[in-house]
Amino acid sequence: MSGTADQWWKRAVVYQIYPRSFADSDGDGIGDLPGIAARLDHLAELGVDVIWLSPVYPSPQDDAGYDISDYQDIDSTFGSLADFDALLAGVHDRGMKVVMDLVVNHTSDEHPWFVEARASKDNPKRDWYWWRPARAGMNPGDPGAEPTNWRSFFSGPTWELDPATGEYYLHLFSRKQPDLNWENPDVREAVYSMMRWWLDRGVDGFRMDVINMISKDPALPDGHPLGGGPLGDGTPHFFCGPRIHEFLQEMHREVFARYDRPILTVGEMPGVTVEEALLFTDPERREVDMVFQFEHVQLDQGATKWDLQPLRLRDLKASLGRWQAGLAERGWNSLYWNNHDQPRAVSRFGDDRQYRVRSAKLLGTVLHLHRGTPYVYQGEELGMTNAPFAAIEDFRDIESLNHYAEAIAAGHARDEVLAALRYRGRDNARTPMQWDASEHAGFTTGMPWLAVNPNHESINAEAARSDPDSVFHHYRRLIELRHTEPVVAHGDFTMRLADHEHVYAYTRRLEDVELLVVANFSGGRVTADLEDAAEWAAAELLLGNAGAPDASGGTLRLAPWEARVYKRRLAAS
Ligand code: TEU
Repeated sequence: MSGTADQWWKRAVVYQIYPRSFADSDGDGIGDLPGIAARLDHLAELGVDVIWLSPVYPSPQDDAGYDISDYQDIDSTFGSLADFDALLAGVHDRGMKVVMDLVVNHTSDEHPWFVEARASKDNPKRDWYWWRPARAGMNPGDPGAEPTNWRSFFSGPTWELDPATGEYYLHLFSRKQPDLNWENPDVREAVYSMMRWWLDRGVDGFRMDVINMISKDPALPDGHPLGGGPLGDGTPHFFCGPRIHEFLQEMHREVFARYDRPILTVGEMPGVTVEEALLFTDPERREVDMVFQFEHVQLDQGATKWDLQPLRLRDLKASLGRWQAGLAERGWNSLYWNNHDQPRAVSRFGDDRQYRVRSAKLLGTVLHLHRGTPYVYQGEELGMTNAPFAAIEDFRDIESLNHYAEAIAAGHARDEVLAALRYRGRDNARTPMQWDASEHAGFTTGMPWLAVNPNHESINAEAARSDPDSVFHHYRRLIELRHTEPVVAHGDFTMRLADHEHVYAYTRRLEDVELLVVANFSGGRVTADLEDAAEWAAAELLLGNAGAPDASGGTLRLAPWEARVYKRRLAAS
């Protein structure tokens, strides 16, 4: 919708690169842009259409780059603007596109805008951020004197006292990530001008970080108390706030409407509902092309992400099925199992031991043939797993380290907290890319910033690309299907066997072509008892992951973690 109207991204597959962990070219143990440029053929062979780059801008790295101190340059750790231009040219030469990470809900506290803003109360940039005095009747610094009781996503209150001016500033994430005040039109114009600067440089779109949080309720009301503690849930006061659609439509007018070329926009939106996503992604409304919603990655948790709960397939099908139905006519879904904030897909939704390869293929099959734009997170195409973190010293992520400190201070047992970090911590997604079986998996010749997963000796790109039966080649075939079978991009979606405890089954239909995707999310043998099973068992098998299918007697008997894709032509009615 952005530049041109043909909605090209419906046929596209996006590959997310987390630059710190993809490929290091200078041996400093941290990935960089020349390292990515040297590995573009891996992505070209996989067949992806778009590369989403997590942040590479100058940053103190308090939150691994999502705390930006200069929006129009490259952090020297990752390279230079010349390295970026060379990478962009290499991507475009291979017919792919680059989407940048736009992090404008907040800046770094070392960004010149904030340095000015905190200089004095009457600094012209003061109102570029959210400043408030202590709560009425309280002294700055008193416990509970914060302007609201909101809890930060990285533990603790969302307000930091600035002793110099005696006022508090708002930070929904770390105290080194102060929130920008989008109520201020100068802030918005500065952001739009920066976005145009990158589009003029040739980038093809933006993934927008927590973009549904940029509009806050200016009354800044307290939130409902959380877990009996002093802090409360502020999300009702800044998730999809009062001016969010106005801001996104203004952004579209001031930025994307000025370009007549294919541009992709995806908004990361924690807490967004199907109904809200319909408003955000309806082409007529000219806001964004798609959103990242979080429902399916929060089904296996209780009150917090650290409160682990078993995942029921029925819940997963109900959630993804509702998003398919809700955006069937208008709007569009993004499709993902994991990213740099989520545990590895095969460890969370599959079986990362006996059936690692087969379940990784099953997850790709089930996700990629839904209606929406699939996102592959680096290493997912290899079936990379969560990492064996032993102790807190093995972790690097601010969210995990802050949670650990807070939970231990609150008296939780060390092993219990570590167990949750091992399963749910973001560092699982951030261990270096496994290119080969050498000491540091071919990621670096130096000491990696985060330990390489020891299973890289068997799980790596070199082994996968030379094994025609690998997860890599299965993903390559899935991506090919989206490029060659119009039903995959444009067909309707119908969930089947919604109540089955182990089978995920659905059909896609476009004109006279119909696909059936049927998958066994368990380590046992199951039967997909569809009423038209016999017809399907006799249909063309487009793709499988467990050798010759057992379709004896016109039934669909599935082996452990088996997934199949059938295709048939419907008789003209
Ligand atoms: O993530 C927003 C977000 O919702 C996650 O932080 C989420 O709360 C958590 O990680 C899931 O458990 C975005 C970026 O993707 C993330 O890397 C940043 O840390 C965050 O915004 C702040 O910029």
